[in-house]
Amino acid sequence: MIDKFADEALIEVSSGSGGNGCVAFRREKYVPLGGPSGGDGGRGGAVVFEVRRNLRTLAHLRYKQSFKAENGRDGEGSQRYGRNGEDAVIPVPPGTVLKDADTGEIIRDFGRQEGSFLFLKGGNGGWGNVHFKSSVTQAPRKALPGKPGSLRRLRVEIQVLADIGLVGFPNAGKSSLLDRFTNARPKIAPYPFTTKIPNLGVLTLGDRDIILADIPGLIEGASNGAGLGIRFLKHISRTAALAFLIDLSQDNYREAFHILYKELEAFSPELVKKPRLLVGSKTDLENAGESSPSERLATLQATYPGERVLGISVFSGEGLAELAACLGALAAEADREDRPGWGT
Ligand SMILES: Nc1nc2c(ncn2[C@@H]2O[C@H](COP(=O)(O)OP(=O)(O)OP(=O)(O)O)[C@@H](O)[C@H]2O)c(=O)[nH]1
Ligand SMILES: [Mg+2]
Repeated sequence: MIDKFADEALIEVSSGSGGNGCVAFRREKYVPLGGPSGGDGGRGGAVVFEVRRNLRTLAHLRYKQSFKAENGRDGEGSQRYGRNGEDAVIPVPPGTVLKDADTGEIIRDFGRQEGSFLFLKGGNGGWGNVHFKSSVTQAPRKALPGKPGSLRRLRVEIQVLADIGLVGFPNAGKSSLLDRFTNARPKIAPYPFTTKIPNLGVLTLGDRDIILADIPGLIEGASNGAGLGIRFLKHISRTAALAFLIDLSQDNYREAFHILYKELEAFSPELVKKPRLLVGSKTDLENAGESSPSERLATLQATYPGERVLGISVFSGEGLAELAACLGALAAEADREDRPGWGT
């Protein structure tokens, strides 16, 4: 299962209370009764989650389990406002999901977003007595207390997010590619539906880890339950991009992408909006009497002129370096698109 929890932690977070408003009066020489001068209390600090791409685990939350923002300071005389409380900032990795510790209800799913997210606001500061002067009350003795902050107990979890999903007919060579590119050792066999549950593997390119997800093969009619169906497509619903593997040694290599596209679309229109790449596989296989693998690759590209098409062979190694670079570029492209900065 791809959506297995790699890590989890229980934490308690609380925002700061607002500072109290102040009751004070001006005291000046020769002014017997100065007006009100009590300032407002400061705002309580907020609880903020900061999603950082360089973090991969929640290990840091195992040591510190309670996060409390600072309270706002009380207002003072001479119309001085109390200082606002400092926020409590909690760093978490991408893919973090926040759940209510008691009910398990999902409160926030950061997905691939990066940046700072306000989670709990601090209490507002109370008004000082400067706000309560009126024509009838020249010397108000009234000021308001700050509002309390709030507290939540959270279960923090990481759900691994694959960067690239490998999609294709059974036997197209998806697991072979995962095996060749990553540390994963999926089962590979010359018959369809070898892969029954999704496999994840890590491809390291420079300083970026790219997580590939290999899923069971899809066939025409899968959206109506044929083969293993399409339920497992949910495991690639959060990937950044897709690579469609198309076996060039098969006669259906021209229709394959169209059929796969339809099945994905039936599962979720979001899937076919992801950045993608068409990979013609098994270019080492000559097909007796038929066109050569390179001619087939050219036909594939001509059939889908708007698509990026690449040929590979896991056996001969052809096109693999180019494919790795391309997957890296796809992942980087997706990184840039999912960067909204501040949210709520
Ligand atoms: N000649 C050749 N055979 C390959 C290549 N890549 C994979 N194969 C073979 O194709 C067969 C299927 O490979 P898999 O990697 O299991 O295919 P899959 O797409 O994962 O299949 P499912 O899990 O059933 O969906 C195996 O016999 C592989 O050895 C290749 O580049 N060249
Ligand atoms: Mg497989």
